[in-house]
Amino acid sequence: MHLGRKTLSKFLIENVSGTRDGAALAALLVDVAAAVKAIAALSAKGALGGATGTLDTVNVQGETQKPLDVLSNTAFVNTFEQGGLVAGVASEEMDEPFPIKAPKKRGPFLAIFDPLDGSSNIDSNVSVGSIFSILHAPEKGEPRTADYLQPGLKQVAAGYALYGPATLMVLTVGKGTHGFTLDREVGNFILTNPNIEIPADTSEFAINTSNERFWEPPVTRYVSECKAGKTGPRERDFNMRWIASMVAEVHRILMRGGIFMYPRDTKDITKPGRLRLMYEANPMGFVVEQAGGRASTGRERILEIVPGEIHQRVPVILGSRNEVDRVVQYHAEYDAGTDKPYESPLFSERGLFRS
Ligand code: AFP
Repeated sequence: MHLGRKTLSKFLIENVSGTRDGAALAALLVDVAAAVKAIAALSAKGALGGATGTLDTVNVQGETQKPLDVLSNTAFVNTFEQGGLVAGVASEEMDEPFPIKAPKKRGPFLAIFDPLDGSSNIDSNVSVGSIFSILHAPEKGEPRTADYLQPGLKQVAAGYALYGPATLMVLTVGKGTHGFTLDREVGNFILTNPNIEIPADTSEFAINTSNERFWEPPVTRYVSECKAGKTGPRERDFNMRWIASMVAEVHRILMRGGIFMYPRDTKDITKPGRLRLMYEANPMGFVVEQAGGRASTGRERILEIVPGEIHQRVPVILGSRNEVDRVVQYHAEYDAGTDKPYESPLFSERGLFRS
């Protein structure tokens, strides 16, 4: 047991009491941790807990739902509905926001979440996660959809849970980014990674390169330079990762640096990116920025975007600030018509493979 080490509850009392609705926010994040523990227990059962497989239902994203998607959503909704600390919730798995109805007690916050991120990894037992974002609710009355559409800078708290070999929670309340590890024996989250800082530089990039033919030129330029390694303008070799669980990618970046990209692509021109602003890009952007990183669409800071709708998608480029700044610079050069696409010397007319 880790007696004497700082628990999540003690951390929250020390860091949010005295702020606006501080005691309620601390209690709300303890409720989030309770939902996370329930999901961690379900996830750990795998096929034995009915958490794997596929349902015959489709969510608002048009994605086939997994049992753990629905069970995780239910865990969060029930926790928030009973907790009396939020006035309404919005979820990736629900078409519309869900207001807390009288006689249930309402609170001063709105909770927006992706209950299970990385669902495509459930059946292969690869780490998945939950992502949450907390906003202030309107002063009185039932929240309307417009009340949720606040830019990421307005977030009061945000974070994620990672259901891996260990169950982790990483969160920010605007005073740095901090990591907690679940002590399963006693059910406490213990502060194990205070004041996480993302290295400003990295040699590791994460992107789904099967979409390469759909990318915009600045992204192609950046990735080509990384792949060219020592032989190219970066003059050092890079490594690539792609887990297909944003939570796992972001956690790796918080632990050792890196850049994660799900950029705008032309694969589906109705979607300006795959990831959702309100419950993926904004909470992860807050966590990353509070750890000294950057989070951009390539053309604007994610946290400054004024949302148009709950399930809005945006391009996401986040992580080590010097690499994100470079990708943003490439977008600016491209838009200004001054970009210099990277041409691998292997294929130019004077390259090694001369015709
Ligand atoms: P799912 O939750 O539907 O699996 O989506 C996960 C995700 O939103 C994000 O966590 C991953 O980084 C990204 O999608 C993976 O997308 P690809 O499957 O296109 O690589």
